[in-house]
Amino acid sequence: MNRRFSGILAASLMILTIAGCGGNNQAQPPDAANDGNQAEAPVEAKQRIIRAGIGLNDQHPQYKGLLRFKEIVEAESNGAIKVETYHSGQLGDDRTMMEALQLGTQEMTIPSTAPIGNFVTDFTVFDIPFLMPSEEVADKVLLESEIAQQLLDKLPAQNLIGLTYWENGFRNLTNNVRAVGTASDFKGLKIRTMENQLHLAAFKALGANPTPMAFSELFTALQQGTVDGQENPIATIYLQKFYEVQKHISLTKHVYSPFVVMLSKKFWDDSTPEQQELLKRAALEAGTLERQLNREANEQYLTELKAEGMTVTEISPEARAELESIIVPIVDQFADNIGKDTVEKVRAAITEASQ
Ligand code: TK8
Repeated sequence: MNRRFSGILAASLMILTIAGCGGNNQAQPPDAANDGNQAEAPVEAKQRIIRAGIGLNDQHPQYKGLLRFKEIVEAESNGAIKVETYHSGQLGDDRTMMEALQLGTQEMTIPSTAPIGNFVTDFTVFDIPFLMPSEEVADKVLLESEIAQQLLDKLPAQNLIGLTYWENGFRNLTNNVRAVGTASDFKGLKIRTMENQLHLAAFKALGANPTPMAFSELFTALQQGTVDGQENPIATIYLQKFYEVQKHISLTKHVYSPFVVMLSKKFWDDSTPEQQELLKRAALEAGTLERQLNREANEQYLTELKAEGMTVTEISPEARAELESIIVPIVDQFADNIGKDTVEKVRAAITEASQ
């Protein structure tokens, strides 16, 4: 090999070697170890923005939980990640915000599991009426069971990342026609439901006239009489001021609704392993606060709802048993659609958590 060519080759190899030490292409958080001895400081990583949208308003524990998530992520990423929070459906409703995450035009939302059923049918399992016996059992199943994590693991195939579950809560019926205390009282009521086939079928079986509708349209529909009633947890009924457009609440507790804290897969994949660990931990920590706030004021909210003039009807054990007997056959019809294996695993996890 002539001397000239070997000299060029050696110089080229040296240049390539120096360039290879420049570090990986992955965005390094600003606090990445920079001991000052390097030839040049790493290029400051561009601040990453999480646009986080929810449907409930800024009084709801869901928003308070989101603020806690923001606080942890911004503090512990040393400003590498900024969380912009949007409430009251400013960025859309559960379904449209999930679609925005799939497209990568939004980074975070926290929908109820019911609309997630339109993307991964297995999530409809949580909308089986009278499935979850208590908040304590719900916590164990959602935060500790294998099947709850397996359901979250189905989301990346939809370009969605499920970090953890938060609490929407036990759902209760409100309406403007009559106090509802028994199954026959549901007859003919025009009830708004979440966009979920199981909810629709269950209310139809009770003789009601259900209409699926995005949460963002609900208050106006109640105000205009497009629907007679709706069903949501007490915190939502009070904090969204449904008492201004509803006369009666029945403590049916017919479904326990979880929320799923969701990120876009695009944002997740572009995050460093340290940022992914931080995002997951922040969602878990903020969830503890969200559940606590969602539960501690329920009695107070119920007192306020009565003070605002709503009638409050308890459901007797006999009436609940009658409701269950009417709805259970519907659930069996849906078991295949949800996934028999998923239904069996969730029921087994509930049994184990109840012991
Ligand atoms: C808010 C909804 C709401 C849900 C509903 O985005 O749609 O009634 O209970 O909490 O997720």
